Amino acid sequence: MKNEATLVIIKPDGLKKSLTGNILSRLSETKLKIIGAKIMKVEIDLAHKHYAHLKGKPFYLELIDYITGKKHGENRVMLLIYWGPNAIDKVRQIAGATNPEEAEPISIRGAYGRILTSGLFENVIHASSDLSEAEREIKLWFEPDEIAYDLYPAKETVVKEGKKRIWR
Ligand code: IDP
Ligand code: MG
Repeated sequence: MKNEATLVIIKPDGLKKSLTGNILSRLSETKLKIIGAKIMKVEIDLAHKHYAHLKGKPFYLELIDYITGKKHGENRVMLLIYWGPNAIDKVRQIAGATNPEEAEPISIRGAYGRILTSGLFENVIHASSDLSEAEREIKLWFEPDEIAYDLYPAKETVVKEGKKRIWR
């Protein structure tokens, strides 16, 4: 079986409901390796890029509010890269179906997700759906040096002068 990388995002509802520990425990059943992890606030541009394939869907704008934390007053997400044999399918299996009502009750989405009155699936985690999506998403959320393995070809670049925040 080929080794693959896949992106997991614990969405704002997962953090708000204090589910990170439970979710990490469930995902550890896959015996995959975590090769990247961080907590981030989600900027709106990144949210639009991540969900670009869903633009035009009736739930799209609410989905952007969801992932950027506006629905939960919680703008953090937790990002994880899992790596190993058949990683994409293994993680999708434990994540469960997109619709939490249709998801296996013992899957993460089946156990912890819900459908809002508006119809939006509030389903606790994101998991990459295939190889090309995994690569696209990992490159969107992580820089090469934030990942323990060299997953994809990278190059060195000279960083231009600019502004960044530092500790004072
Ligand atoms: P996935 O997260 O299982 O890969 P996608 O089709 O990529 O499913 O959709 C991204 C997210 O948009 C879902 O996780 C869910 O939160 C939301 N979503 C997708 N389809 C629907 C729908 O038909 N109704 C409401 N929300 C949806
Ligand atoms: Mg998807």
